[in-house]
Formats: sequence, C-alpha cells, structure tokens
Amino acid sequence: MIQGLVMNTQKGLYNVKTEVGLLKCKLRGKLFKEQQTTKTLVVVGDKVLVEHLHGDQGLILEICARKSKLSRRGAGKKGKHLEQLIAVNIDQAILVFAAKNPPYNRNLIDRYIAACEAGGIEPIVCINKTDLIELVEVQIDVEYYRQLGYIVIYTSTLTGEGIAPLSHLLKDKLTVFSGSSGVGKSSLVNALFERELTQTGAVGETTHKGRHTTTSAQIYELPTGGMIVDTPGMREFGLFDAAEGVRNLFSDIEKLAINCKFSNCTHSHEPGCAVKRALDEGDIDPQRYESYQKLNSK
Ligand SMILES: Nc1nc2c(ncn2[C@@H]2O[C@H](COP(=O)(O)OP(=O)(O)OP(=O)(O)O)[C@@H](O)[C@H]2O)c(=O)[nH]1
Ligand SMILES: [Mg+2]
Ligand SMILES: [Zn+2]
Repeated sequence: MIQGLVMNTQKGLYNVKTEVGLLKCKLRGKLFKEQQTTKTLVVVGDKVLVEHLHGDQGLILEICARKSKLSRRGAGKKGKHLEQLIAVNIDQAILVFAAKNPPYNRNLIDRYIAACEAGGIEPIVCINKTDLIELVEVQIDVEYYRQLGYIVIYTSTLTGEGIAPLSHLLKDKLTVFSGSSGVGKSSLVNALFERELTQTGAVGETTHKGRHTTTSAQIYELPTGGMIVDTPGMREFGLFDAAEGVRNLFSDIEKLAINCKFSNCTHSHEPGCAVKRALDEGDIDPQRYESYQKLNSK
C-alpha cells in the first residue's frame, strides 16, 4: 500500500501522484458504494492509500483525514441537500472575480469567503480583468475587503498586472482557484506558467457568461514550489453548512446582535434591534447588512 495525492478526477477515474509515478486509479468496491450516496467522495487534494496493481493502474483503498475543504451546496434540485466538495487539504483559495464580464457582486464574494472560513482555508480575493475597467470602479469593494483583513489583489492576464505578486503568494502552498465560469481562472494558471497549459474560452457576447471551458479540477505543480488547482467555473455557489464561516465574516454584526432585545431577533423588523439601530446610524455599510441578511435567510 502506498500514499498518494489525487491530482485529477474524471468520471470514476482518479489520477493519483505516488512515489512510483502517476497512477490511474479506481475506487475499491466499498468506497465505490459510498460514492453512490454522497455527491463527491474522493476529490482533488485528497491524500489516499493506494494499491499499485500493474503498470500505471491502481486502486484507492482509503481516504486519509482532511485538514481543510472548499465546498458548496450541490447544484440543481437533486443535489441541493448534498455537500459538493470542490477541493480538499488546501491552504488557501484565490477567489477569482472579473471586474467585468461576467460581473460580480459583494454577496457572491461574501459567499465564497464564508465557505473558505467554514472550511479552514485562507481566502484571497482576486479581481481579474482590470484592463476592462477604470480602477476606481472596483476600488470601494476592494478597500472594503482589505479593511476586513483579507488580501485583495488586482490582476489582468492581458497586461500581466498582478501576476508576479500572485505568483509570490502561491509559493510552497496548495492553492485552489475558484469562481464563476469565464472569470479567467485558467487564464491565470496559464499566465503563471507562461504557457498554454490549459484551455480557456471566451465569455458569451450577449450573455456575458462563461462557457464552462474547464470541466474537471486539476492540480498543477509550480516550478517555483507549491501547487495550484484549477477548477470548473460554478453556475451557482450556495453555502453548505457554513454558518460558522458566515459568523466569522460578519463578526462585527454578530457582536452587535448580542444587544438585540430578542435573542431570536432576525434584525429585520423587531423593536429594540441593535443591528438595525447601527444600520440607521450609519455604523454598518448597507450593502454589508443586506448581504448578511441574505446569507442568514438561507
Ligand atoms: N480582458 C481580459 N480578458 C481576460 C482576462 N483573463 C481572462 N480573460 C478572458 O476571459 C475568458 C475566460 O477565461 P478563462 O480563463 O477560460 O475563464 P475560466 O474562469 O477558466 O472559465 P471556466 O473554465 O469556464 O470556469 C477568455 O476569453 C479569456 O481570454 C483578463 O485579464 N482580461
Ligand atoms: Mg477554466
Ligand atoms: Zn436584531
């Protein structure tokens, strides 16, 4: 039995990096059965115990305990009640948003950050495609997240802005690139490697939506040390069991809420609501309040 790292998963086949090279692995029967009931059992970043069968073939016998995870609520009606793991055992996430095409909003950023906070991952906000806008257009949002203590970087794969600082952040870490389709995750991966390592696809001209070019998560090893995971863009990013992450992200509002008159206050209409009072007095950013309410109503 040997240890391995899951580099890529595709339709029941797992590419696992081991001391004897890259093995194409299937799941042992027992794990395979479990796979039928959970949305994703083995994911990119998993450390697994593998039996080397022959040639480049292997069998995954066991999944080792995970130290962190990035996950979301399963998409669609059927998957809604299941957790969908995007990547595990990662140190940090580059949460990629496009300054334009497709547009972002703060609530989306908040959801990604809350998922990271809940999963034990350091979130880094990356505003890509800065060549398409004037910086002042995103500066308020960027400053806002910086003030909350998060690292925010600007990048453009077109002009090369921010690529060197980004590369610096990735050294000796396992980093996942996550975000909606078309924001430029794969383009950033290519820019970091200075070659066309992975395919990219244009954003629809009328829809301003990405075309889901990347179809499975893949780990790439950086020549400078560290590894990055490119992931498929997500159509929706709902939170799964991330209440703690939301509390962390909104710890200032949570602190105020202790002073609400009712302990089950929803901060929407109740008398004696300390959160509403702070909002009225201009102590809480209205967009922040709105996003907080949205995340708590789900
Ligand atoms: N103007 C501009 N376009 C960019 C930039 N980065 C990426 N793009 C373009 O945006 C489109 C989408 O880029 P991708 O790298 O495929 O996006 P992705 O996030 O990997 O998308 P999925 O794989 O579908 O999730 C491509 O046409 C890229 O050329 C940028 O910094 N500026
Ligand atoms: Mg991609
Ligand atoms: Zn209240």
